Amino acid sequence: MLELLGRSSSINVRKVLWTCAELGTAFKHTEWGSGELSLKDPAFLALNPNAMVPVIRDGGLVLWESNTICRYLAAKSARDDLLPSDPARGAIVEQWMDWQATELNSAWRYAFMSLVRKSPAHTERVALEASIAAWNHNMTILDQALAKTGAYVIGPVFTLADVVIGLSVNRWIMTPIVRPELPAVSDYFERLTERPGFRAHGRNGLA
Ligand SMILES: N[C@@H](CCC(=O)N[C@@H](CS)C(=O)NCC(=O)O)C(=O)O
Repeated sequence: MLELLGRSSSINVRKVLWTCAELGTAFKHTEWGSGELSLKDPAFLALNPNAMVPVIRDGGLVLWESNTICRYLAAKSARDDLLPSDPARGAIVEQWMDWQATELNSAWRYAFMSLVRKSPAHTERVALEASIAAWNHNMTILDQALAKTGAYVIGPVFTLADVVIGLSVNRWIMTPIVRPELPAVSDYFERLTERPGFRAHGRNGLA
């Protein structure tokens, strides 16, 4: 059976939990990264030398990098709706997933570490303000895309891009910052809430 390693409080683990909910995939879950299950444990480092979650084990396959794991699981289940095999549609889904992992993640990191994790290494006001400005700017880009589709990130069909970006929207809304009014993002957040997977692993009180 598929095995998922990683604490459910992690946004990247929740991408995999939500994807499995969309797929109806059964799995065994171990909360590595919380309690005694240290990511520095040699047994865990042998699976992911980055000492990060999530990791999956599927037969002999070991995979890390949350977005890659989601793509693998959707492809394995032949879920063309979540990850289109058509090259152009598939590339647009991956474009937004890559954008989430690079541009959006980099923008929010300082603000999130400062305001939510209360990290003593993230207390500089100028860096905090720059992070909030970059984060809000990226969300404005998303708002424009959503205003065009009126539904999900790439169009009328829910895809893996919505799993990773939906969780990101949840983080944006849950973090105590001043946010611009973004009506398409607000509508999207409510639209996603119709999905049991998002209610369980996205809009569940965790940033
Ligand atoms: N690029 C990686 C990032 C994974 C990542 O940052 N995971 C965090 C939790 S969200 C982690 O494991 N941090 C180390 C820790 O919790 O000790 C992915 O998308 O899987």
